[in-house]
Amino acid sequence: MNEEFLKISQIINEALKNKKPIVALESTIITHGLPYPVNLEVAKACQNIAIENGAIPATIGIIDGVAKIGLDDDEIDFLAKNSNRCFKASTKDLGFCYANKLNAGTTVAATLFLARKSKIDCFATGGIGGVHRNAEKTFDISADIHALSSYGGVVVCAGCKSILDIAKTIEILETYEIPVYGYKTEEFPAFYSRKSSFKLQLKANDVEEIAKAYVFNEKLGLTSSILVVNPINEDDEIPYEQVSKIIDKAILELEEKGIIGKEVTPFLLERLSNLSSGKTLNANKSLIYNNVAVASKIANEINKIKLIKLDN
Ligand code: PSU
Ligand code: MN
Repeated sequence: MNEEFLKISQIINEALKNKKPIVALESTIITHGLPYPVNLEVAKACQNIAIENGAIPATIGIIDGVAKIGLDDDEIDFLAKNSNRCFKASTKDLGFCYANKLNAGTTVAATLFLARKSKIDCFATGGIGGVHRNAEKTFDISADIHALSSYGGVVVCAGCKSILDIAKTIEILETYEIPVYGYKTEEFPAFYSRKSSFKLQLKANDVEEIAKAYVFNEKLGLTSSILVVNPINEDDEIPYEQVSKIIDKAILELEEKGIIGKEVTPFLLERLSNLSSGKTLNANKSLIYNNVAVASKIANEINKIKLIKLDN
């Protein structure tokens, strides 16, 4: 790919050449998901956790209009400190960012697209976008769903926040042919909480199982990603009843203010953090770290399988 359109850092280029396990990381969480300086702390910690778990981190974002796979420390620092001047880029916005030389965080949808374009198998995030509450009226369904059905790879998340309509999100994941694997759980996790009371159809007890299923699906030519839902650690979870009250309040405010479109998710994330006096931040950090660790292990397993297949 021409450097003018997609930049791949030297570290990632070498990792790809030497067939090392790589984990992609998104950057909307840096620009629109977490406040400074927590965003910077989390972005850096995620990279270290990937390395500790034997994978090479590739944080993906847009600098001066061009998407970069493997942002360096200065670039991450820049996005974290200037988040209020950064764009939130979904896949549909990539050309716009290029034409206007924007700096941007990439959503799950855009990050997944860019990671797959660069032949990266695994991607870790906090929570995916999905079907918003009242979607029957607003039609607000995240492009993340479409991306997950289109670009392949393995995406590890902690489910979705109940700012979304979890039941409808699960239904649409099924409609879009996206396999959802509970990692050591039979229940769809609700981000801050381990449980949502919604049962999953697929469960994986170890990372090998996920890697096997992924390589198989890919060989078969299925286009959808495998979505791994990994519950937050017990010690860090916030019970569903506690968060659901502040979520209801934040959603009421959203409706009163008439906020729609791409502003919805950032608004709700910020309100939740304020309404809980930052209590949700700890949980948020913990679950992302957990997801990066699992994604790194899956990346290693996928590599093992692919290398064995190449040897034979
Ligand atoms: N959910 C979270 N934290 C986030 C996001 C979602 O718990 O930071 C971000 C992700 O980058 C996701 C995006 O891809 O919000 C979804 O935005 P939208 O609903 O506008 O598609
Ligand atoms: Mn939306």
